[in-house]
Amino acid sequence: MAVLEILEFPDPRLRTRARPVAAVTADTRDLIDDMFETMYAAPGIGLAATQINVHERLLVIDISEDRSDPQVFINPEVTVIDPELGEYDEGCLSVPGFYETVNRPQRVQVTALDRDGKSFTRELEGLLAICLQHEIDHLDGKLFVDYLSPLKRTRIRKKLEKIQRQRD
Ligand code: GNR
Ligand code: NI
Repeated sequence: MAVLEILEFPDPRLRTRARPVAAVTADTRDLIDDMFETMYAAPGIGLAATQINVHERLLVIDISEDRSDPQVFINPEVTVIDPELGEYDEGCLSVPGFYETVNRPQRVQVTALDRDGKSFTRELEGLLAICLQHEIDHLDGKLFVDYLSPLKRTRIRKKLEKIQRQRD
C-alpha cells in the first residue's frame, strides 16, 4: 500500500478524460487500496483516479465519520432522477484550502462495477450524490472551480500557483 501524490489545480493533467477500466484485475484492486490509503491520509471523503495521475474511470468514496464505509465505483454511469438542484460548499483535494458553493442535482442513479468487477445500480442522495458527481467530473477532466465565475477561478489559480512556486 502507498500514499500517492495528488495533482493540484491548475495542473493540466487534471484535464485528462479518463478511459474506461477494461477489466477489473488484481492490479485494479491494488490501485483501489492505494487510493483509499491516499484519501484517508489526505484526509478526504472521495478520490478519483485522475487526481493521482491515473487516467482510468475509477473512484473511491467514504463519507462516514469513522472512515468505516469504503465505496468503490468503476466505470460509473450516472443518471439524474430528480433535477432539483441542491447547493453545497464543495472542497477538493486538488484545490486545497478553497471552499465554494456549487449546485448539483440532489438525487442520482448510478450504475458501476464494484471491486470484484460485478455490476450494481444504486440511488444516491445527499452528500453521497454530491461527492459521486464531483468525482465523476474529475474523470471527465472537470473541477468544481469550473462552476465558479472566471474571476473567482482566476483568483484561486493565482493563489495556488504562488503556493506551489514557494514549495518547489
Ligand atoms: O474531501 C472532499 N470533500 C468534499 C466536500 C464537498 C464536496 C466534495 C468533496 S470531495 C473532496 C475530495 C476530493 O477532492 N475528491 O475529488
Ligand atoms: Ni476533488
